[in-house]
Amino acid sequence: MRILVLNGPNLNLLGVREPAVYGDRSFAALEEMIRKTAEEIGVEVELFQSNHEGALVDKIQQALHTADGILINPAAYTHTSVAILDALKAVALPTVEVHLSDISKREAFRQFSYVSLYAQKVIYGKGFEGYREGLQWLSETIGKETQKHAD
Ligand code: CA2
Repeated sequence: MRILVLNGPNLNLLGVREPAVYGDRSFAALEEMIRKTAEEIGVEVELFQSNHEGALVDKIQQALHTADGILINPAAYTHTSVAILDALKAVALPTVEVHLSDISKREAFRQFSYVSLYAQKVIYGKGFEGYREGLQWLSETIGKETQKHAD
């Protein structure tokens, strides 16, 4: 089972700025935690971060041939990107949307998510732990689907 983990714009700055909102751990530490969790759960992960909307759209399209599920923190594109929503709908893979912060308690413009119109599960406000929960959920959900088709 292979999961594509996507991180959107500015998440590469984790730990460098705004520790009160996003914590003081670095983006490298987040990626390390994701790889370690994937190994524990027994899934393969491909990690991709970009500050560019089109690059994220391209990666989502490629997932059609390379992944069984998607874990995505679209960052600011969460609240603006119909293109990312359309790409996710087009590839139609099981998808979890994750946010480090509790977007439901922040500015009004962060409380609407285009990606949530497709994602089967949305996790927010749990920091790095949200990525772990998302990977776990995807592995269980995809596992059940695979089993159903085998029966
Ligand atoms: O809480 C989240 O994970 C967000 O997706 C993070 C995005 C924000 O636009 C969303 O509303 C919620 C921002 C990511 C930027 O990350 C930074 C990290 C360190 C310093 C500055 C920005």
